[in-house]
Amino acid sequence: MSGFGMGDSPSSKRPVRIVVVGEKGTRKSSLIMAAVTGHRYHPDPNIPPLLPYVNLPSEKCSGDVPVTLIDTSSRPEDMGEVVKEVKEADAIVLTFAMDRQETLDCLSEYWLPMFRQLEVRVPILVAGYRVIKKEHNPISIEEIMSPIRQQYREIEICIEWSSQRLHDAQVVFVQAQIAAMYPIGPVYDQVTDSLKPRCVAALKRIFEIHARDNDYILNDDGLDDINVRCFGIPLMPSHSRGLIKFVQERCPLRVKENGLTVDGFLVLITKIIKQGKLKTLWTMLRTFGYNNDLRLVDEMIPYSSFKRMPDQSIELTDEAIGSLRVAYHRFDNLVPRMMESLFETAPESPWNEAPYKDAAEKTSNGGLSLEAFLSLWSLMTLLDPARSLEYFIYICHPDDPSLAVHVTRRRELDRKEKNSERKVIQCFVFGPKNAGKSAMLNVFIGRPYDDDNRNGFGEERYAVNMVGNSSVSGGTKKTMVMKEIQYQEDGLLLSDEALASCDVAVFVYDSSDESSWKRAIGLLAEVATTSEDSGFEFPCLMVAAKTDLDSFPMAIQESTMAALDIGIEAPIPISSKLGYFDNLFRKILTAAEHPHLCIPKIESKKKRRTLELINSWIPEFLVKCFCIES
Ligand SMILES: Nc1nc2c(ncn2[C@@H]2O[C@H](COP(=O)(O)OP(=O)(O)O)[C@@H](O)[C@H]2O)c(=O)[nH]1
Ligand SMILES: [Mg+2]
Repeated sequence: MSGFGMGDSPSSKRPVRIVVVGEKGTRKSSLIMAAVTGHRYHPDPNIPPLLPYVNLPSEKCSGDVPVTLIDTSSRPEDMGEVVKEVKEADAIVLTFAMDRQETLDCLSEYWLPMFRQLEVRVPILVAGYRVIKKEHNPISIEEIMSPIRQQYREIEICIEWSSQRLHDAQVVFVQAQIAAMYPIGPVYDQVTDSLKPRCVAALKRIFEIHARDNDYILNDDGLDDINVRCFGIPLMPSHSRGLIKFVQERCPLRVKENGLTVDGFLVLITKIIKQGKLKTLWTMLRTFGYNNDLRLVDEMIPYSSFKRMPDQSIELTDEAIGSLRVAYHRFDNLVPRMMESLFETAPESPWNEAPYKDAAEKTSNGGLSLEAFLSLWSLMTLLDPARSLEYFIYICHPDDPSLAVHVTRRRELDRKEKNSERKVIQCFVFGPKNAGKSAMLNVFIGRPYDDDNRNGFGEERYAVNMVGNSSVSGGTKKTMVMKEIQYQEDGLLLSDEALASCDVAVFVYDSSDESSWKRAIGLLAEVATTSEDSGFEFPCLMVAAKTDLDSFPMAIQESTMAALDIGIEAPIPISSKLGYFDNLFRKILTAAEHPHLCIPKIESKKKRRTLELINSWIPEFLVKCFCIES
């Protein structure tokens, strides 16, 4: 097969730390000294047998990267230090003496299990010291190590050395350096003999970037582009034809129209790995921004594009939404398996866990509509813009990812301008336990009402959907994020900063339960004073839930009067059970679009007194304790 790569790779110049561990007397220090000096090592009995850190001579190092060799002690009392070094290592050289069976036994009985326990992921090399005797056909280190390697596939290379062949000591470290810089562990599973899933995802992304304009077929030009980009040199046409031919001969179905399908590309890379050309693969992966975990390195994420004040938010731009629509339509009607396809160029789906899992409406077959898909992206952009951009890069391949997001205007300014142009509204849902918050969120994302619904307490939860507001926004829909805030008996709850991200707050109470109403109005007073004190105010609405039940006496009169007294609208009656919402979600949207209205007027210096009075609730006091600002 003709080559792929063959140029020089850019690589980091951080020193590679190679830690040498093993039993006493297995020549750890001698191995290091032999590699560094090229001479035999005669320890001075007057100095401690542990060598200081020493660098491998630069001419021995691969790719101009410095290599630090780290000796370790075999004394049990020094184990803490050894463990520390092992955890920081880029590669580990494990030593044993080939003429001392007990040192070999220790590999599988002590050292290798310990590395597993420490979850060591760096390459492990075994160096066996051979005392040369004049015997014929001594068994090789491969034969000796074979049973252990069956059990411990993480051992990458076994090398023997001896004082007669000091050059082999250098080979140990050169190999260790190469294994550290171009590790096989993250990319290839040697037990199943297959590419690891994250490596497949990264390769599919590289493939897509270069093949999407050619019907997802990677032809000569595509291969050449990759070669130029990764190795800085063109790929001769005969070379690229050779690569395609190689795949065609073995897997004819993976070649189409003289180019590679994505599976054909994976066959090619697998071959490269099997040939031991890990440097070629890693050069490619690093050129496309991957770290050793096969995720994008931080430098690929334009953090500066989402610097913001606490009352600003991050939204996707129209261009980004356009790209996401295109990505979605490649896998129309995302049933769960299609979802995997959509994120097949990412390390995994970003929405497998809270707060994204179950935050959006599902179709009847468990998939996501386009609206639900875009809603989840908006939610992720709002909560975790770095992650949103990272995944946007994985699936949309933007030239400039910083153009995918923008920072919204400060709400403080929105208030002055008396409008908000945000397309994604965050609504905090407050209310005492059992008020009906979760039921409301469920209905918001199209789930049927469930009388036995028992959502776990103590966890925040999000629901996101698109809401139309024809009267105000000319028929366009906006994305509304609802965040259920769990009620804490011992008071609030959220920091000023957390409250600053709230565009509109609703306070839900059970209209059949007077104490629920009292607690809701108490919460409102607390939230409103806190947000006023911190200068991040927002509109507030009250929601009278469970109107299918009998309301407590005087409920409507009292609650309406209290609301009007503090300058907000009368509570909005809803029944999740009956599916009656009185346009609640539109009303929330409208409130967010008018950030200067519906802000409760409660004098913050009276906060304490207000709360005290509310706690010892007497209706006549209500009017006095909510002071209307002049
Ligand atoms: N009758 C009636 N019960 C409701 C309604 N909404 C919620 N519930 C019930 O009230 C209880 C508490 O609701 P939940 O939404 O979990 O309250 P949360 O603690 O505020 O999240 C549950 O048993 C719900 O089934 C409603 O509209 N009508
Ligand atoms: Mg709840």
